[in-house]
Amino acid sequence: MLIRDVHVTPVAFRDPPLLNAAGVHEPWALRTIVEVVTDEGLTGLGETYGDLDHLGKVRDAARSLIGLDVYHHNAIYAAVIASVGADVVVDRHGLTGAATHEKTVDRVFSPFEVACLDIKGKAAGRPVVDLLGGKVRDAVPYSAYLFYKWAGHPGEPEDSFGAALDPAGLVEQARMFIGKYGFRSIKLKGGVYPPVEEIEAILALREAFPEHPLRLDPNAAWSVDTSIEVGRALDGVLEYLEDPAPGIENMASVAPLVPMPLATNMCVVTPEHLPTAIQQGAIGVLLLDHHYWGGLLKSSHIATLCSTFGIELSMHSNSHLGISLAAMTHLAAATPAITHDCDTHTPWQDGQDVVAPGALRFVDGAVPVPDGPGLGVELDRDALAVMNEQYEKCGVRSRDDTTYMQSFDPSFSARRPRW
Ligand code: GKR
Ligand code: MG
Repeated sequence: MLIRDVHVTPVAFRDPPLLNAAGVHEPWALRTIVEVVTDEGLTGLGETYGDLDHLGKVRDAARSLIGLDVYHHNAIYAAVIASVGADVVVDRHGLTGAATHEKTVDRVFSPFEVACLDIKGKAAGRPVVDLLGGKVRDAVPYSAYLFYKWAGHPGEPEDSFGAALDPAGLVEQARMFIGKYGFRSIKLKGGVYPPVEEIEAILALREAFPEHPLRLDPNAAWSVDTSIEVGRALDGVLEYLEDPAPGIENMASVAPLVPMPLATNMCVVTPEHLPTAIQQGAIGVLLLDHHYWGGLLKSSHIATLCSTFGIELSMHSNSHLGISLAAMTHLAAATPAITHDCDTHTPWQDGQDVVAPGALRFVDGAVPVPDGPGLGVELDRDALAVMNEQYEKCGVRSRDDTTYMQSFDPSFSARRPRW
């Protein structure tokens, strides 16, 4: 079955002012929607980052795939390598770790791989989870992903989530998400306030939710010494501590001196990082993300490899839409080694989506695996058109939390480590 056409559509959707170590989310988040069309009339969907340099690479690669067989992932990967050339896309927002050539290729390849799996599932009349080995769970549990946040973007009215700038605000936010979605674990995005305040916030969450596993992720905003202090202060409280310090070496210095496992989506982000991280014992948990680990099949292989070396698995998320949520859910449903609840930004999208409603929902904090053929989601063409128009008008072309924050606080610095 040959690829006859590929449509690449950038979209923008509203995003609340979520705070992190790099700054604050802009009013618009960007994604790119990929549609692969075959000579047999089947269409497959993929979703990836919307930043302009990445979008250009996805567009270039799309042109080079025409005529290839959707079953020939190796040929598609080779075409993406040729199309990317020697380039390395640098992560300008600074939250997803080191950039390498292999990671750039994997990021560009991923939406095409997902779209081809969607097509193969549709052709076989089977859900993607069956192409990945079949279900080990019927529904994929996600965590309540808490952020410190302003009440609204400056100059705009308060948004529906309200402010969360202290422990009480975060507990309130957790109640809102747990009440609405039923999440059974909680992640706090830290690296925003001095560590002592974030420790207080975690302790307040522990008191309010004694049974929910808790994680804290300051996106490498702390020094080795600070990371050790915080880790020890939260002994018995955290399920894992995510990216406290920057880089494999620093993480390896922290790991043996804190009581909980360290997790990462920043220092191990491509297969080249694994040998050093394993040798140095830098991490106990890897947050998989098919958007940069080269799609669903490669992510599943990475999961097996990690288990071999005693590394547990969870899943990372950036602001995303329903095609990604469907892909994440199929992957996690087919991957026994993912034993921690996955991250998702979905609640922050507040119902905005490019997929038709109905296929994806949360039940007790988990998304039941869509059982239709392929990814099991359909594109809502009207929503896609609206979001594409928003992209054209919004003026944002690459995520830049730091410059947006500096427009309100010129003294803000995203330096690492900050504390
Ligand atoms: O959305 O601000 C955010 C997050 O900080 C995201 O960009 C990170 O990549 O969620 C991510 C993480 O776990 O580091
Ligand atoms: Mg993280």
